[in-house]
Amino acid sequence: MKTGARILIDNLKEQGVDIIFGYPGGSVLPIYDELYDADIRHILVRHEQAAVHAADGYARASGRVGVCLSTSGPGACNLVSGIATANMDSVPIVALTGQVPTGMLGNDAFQESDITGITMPVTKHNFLVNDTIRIPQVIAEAFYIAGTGRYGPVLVDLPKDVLMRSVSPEEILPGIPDLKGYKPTYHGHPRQIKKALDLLRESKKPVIYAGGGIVASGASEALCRFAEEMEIPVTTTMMGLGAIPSDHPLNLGMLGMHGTKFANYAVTGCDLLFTIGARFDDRVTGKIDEFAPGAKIIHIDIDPAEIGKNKAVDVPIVGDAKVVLDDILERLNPEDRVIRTAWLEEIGKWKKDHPLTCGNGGGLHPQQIIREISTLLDGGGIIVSEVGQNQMWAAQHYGFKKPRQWISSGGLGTMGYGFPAAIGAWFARPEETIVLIAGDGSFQMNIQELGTVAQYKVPVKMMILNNMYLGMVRQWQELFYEKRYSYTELPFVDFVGIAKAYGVPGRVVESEKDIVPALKESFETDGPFLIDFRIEREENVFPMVPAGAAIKDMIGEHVEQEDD
Ligand SMILES: Cc1ncc(C[n+]2csc(CCOP(=O)(O)OP(=O)(O)O)c2C)c(N)n1
Repeated sequence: MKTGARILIDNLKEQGVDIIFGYPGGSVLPIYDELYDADIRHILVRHEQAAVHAADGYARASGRVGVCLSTSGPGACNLVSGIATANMDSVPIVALTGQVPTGMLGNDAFQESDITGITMPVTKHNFLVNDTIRIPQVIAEAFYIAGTGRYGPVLVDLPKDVLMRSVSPEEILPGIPDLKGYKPTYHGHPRQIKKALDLLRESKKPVIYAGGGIVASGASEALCRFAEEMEIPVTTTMMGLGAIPSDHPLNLGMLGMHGTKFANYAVTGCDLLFTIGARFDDRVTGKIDEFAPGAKIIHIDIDPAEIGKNKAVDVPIVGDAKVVLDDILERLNPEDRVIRTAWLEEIGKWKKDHPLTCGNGGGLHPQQIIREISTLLDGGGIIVSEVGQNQMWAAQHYGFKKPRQWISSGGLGTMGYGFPAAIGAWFARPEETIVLIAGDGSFQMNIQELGTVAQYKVPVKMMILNNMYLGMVRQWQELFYEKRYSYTELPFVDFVGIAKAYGVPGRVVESEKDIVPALKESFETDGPFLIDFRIEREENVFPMVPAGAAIKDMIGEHVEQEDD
């Protein structure tokens, strides 16, 4: 006879789970009791939101399914933002929640919340397990759904009696998914692929618009080969950073609201937009009618619901980005390679005329800090960001070389995501240098995880770009609300003092000359390290597409600002 909790642990092991990020409570005590001597590592975070973000960071860094665990009621509710974050960015996680006993469901029992109801719109799928014998099947299905097709979060709610009941091995349903209606499509339709190749052949001004789907499907090598063979410039979304090396001659950098001017000009002027694993998010497209207005559009996506959702498409291809790109590469003929010198020269001129720039004048400039980190790590390591200006500066100025090097909350833009995600990323890839780029506002949203990094000696290097503002919101107030800084100023915080209280070393940097020595000290220190960079308080992220404007109508470059 085996208890439900024991069956659960055995099944998690069968799924290859070696680490769970979690926080205990009454309804999950049976699971915690099993974890006491199971060979699955459990990391005790300081807040359930951190558990789910850590599982998400683990998944993004490793490409595997991340797992988190919470108790019922308040614990489960604390997972919601993190589940929604993973859902928006298509990250495979399995969230395990405790639940009140089945006989008390719906009675407003102590610490009951209808977590499957609450998370229905933000999970790929969720389960309430009503019988112990179903645990193996549900776990198999949860991992299968999370880690196939378009990845996403799956929640498994486990009532306490289901965990405690003992059943004999013969009764238990096998751990095999039984999902008749769920069949992701991996191969693109050959006729559509042929149509795409025909359009490519005719195009004089093509651009590839690559999204997170490239990273998720492991298509970045295929993408680079395809771009090189066809000599097509590539722009990526924020989620696609690292899909093509930053210094690749065909890379235009990020497009959209805080993208490069040259990427946005190229997309506006192209005659063919080859979209792969991206979803025409409004932060990318700006005014949708003026996004790639004269272009035919090819769209490859694993999720058929994405195709044509925001923008009409000429050639839809449902399939996995890597499988489809490999297929296209195989079909390429020498005559498909069209020389487009004039187009590349036009783009080259935009690149030369509108480079990304650092802030000028005295004081500490965040762009320079990011560039120094990039130089010191030679474009290596894993860069995890919080949300706000810090995120955009990191996205713009770090020299990414590979996929899975950039971890950031894209679709939901969840402040407080970065720090716990950085912890999860380190457990996935402990050999890497993990750098957190944070704003002082975001860092305070999960600052208690200093306790976790101290306890487990997680060597996350925390770089706080401290402007004593909710900087990105302040920027909008400056530009669009006549500098009426309504509730966006943050008081002084002694971050190094707080870190010290948790047993984490750190230092304050106030002048340019101290940037590199402090960074070196942090990289040379074993374990976690925090740097409080006191940056120019009103530094802005430029260029910028004002909300609702066309992406060609970008404002601000430091160079231009001086002339204003
Ligand atoms: C949970 C959450 N609440 C509110 C917001 C809205 N928001 C977006 S950016 C931002 C300011 C971020 O400030 P900070 O972390 O200090 O970073 P900075 O922009 O200064 O780099 C806010 C409040 C959000 N994205 N997430």
